[in-house]
Amino acid sequence: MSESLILASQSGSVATLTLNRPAAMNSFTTAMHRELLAALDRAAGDETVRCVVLTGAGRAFCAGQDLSDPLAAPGKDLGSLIDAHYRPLVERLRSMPVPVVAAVNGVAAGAGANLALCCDLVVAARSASFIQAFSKIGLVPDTAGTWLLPRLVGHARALGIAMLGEKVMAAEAAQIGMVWQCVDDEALSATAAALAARLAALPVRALVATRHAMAAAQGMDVGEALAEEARLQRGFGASGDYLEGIAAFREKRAPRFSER
Ligand code: T3D
Repeated sequence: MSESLILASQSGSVATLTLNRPAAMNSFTTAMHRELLAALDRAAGDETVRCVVLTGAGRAFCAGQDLSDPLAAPGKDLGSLIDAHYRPLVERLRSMPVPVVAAVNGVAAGAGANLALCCDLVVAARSASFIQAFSKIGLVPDTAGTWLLPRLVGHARALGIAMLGEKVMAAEAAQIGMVWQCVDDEALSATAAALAARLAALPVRALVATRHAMAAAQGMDVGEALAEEARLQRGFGASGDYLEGIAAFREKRAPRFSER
């Protein structure tokens, strides 16, 4: 039997999904797309999961599209490939009902780089790097790179990084705000696990609404953003998590958030 292309495990309320094609730097085939989407769907539907960690097996996080896949051959309809696989993947990640942490263990190139950046918090090993490899093969950034990169690092840097396709090392990525944190290689999995456990203990429904509100506010003026904040806060003010948060504050104890 062939080995799973996505390894799934759970520790407490944290599910870890590992891209598992190390010989091809965890690059995406149609089969790996299908398995990853199914694994994300399962985590999304599992009430015991309160945070997901995404990482890679071996020395890479993900090298983007498998360039030896006949579907990606020159002359093929790459737009269809994007519509069929990369778009649903980005939409799935950005609509997860729980926070998603990328633990970037090695090179993240092309769609692999933007896959990481689609996650809510990105922790990268010091030896890891991010490469917008598209320009090197005559393509434009995909997997939401055109939307994400300028928002993360500003227009000038985003254009430079995308046009030149140069390697951005993890420490620089953290310094310019592309990712949350850069840690020593040997500390990556423990740091990502601790961060995920911390997120899982927070009111995840409010965290997910924060993800959506911040993204939506990019297309709003300040008045619209204020109105959206009021709308959201009206809903959360009546939530069980808020009740618990206030009770815990008054009783000087740690809150036990449970909504999802
Ligand atoms: O379908 C479409 O094209 C539309 C969708 C596009 C989305 C995209 O992601 S486009 C961008 C695709 N990705 C790339 O262009 C990255 C290609 N890879 C590289 O630039 C380098 O491999 C890396 C910078 C990622 C790593 O370099 P290095 O020197 O550490 O490793 P290596 O020797 O180049 O690669 C190791 C093996 O992985 C090697 O296989 P081998 O020779 O040992 O059998 C290499 O061919 C394989 N590999 C790496 N990336 C890919 C790959 N195999 C297939 N597809 C890859 N993307």
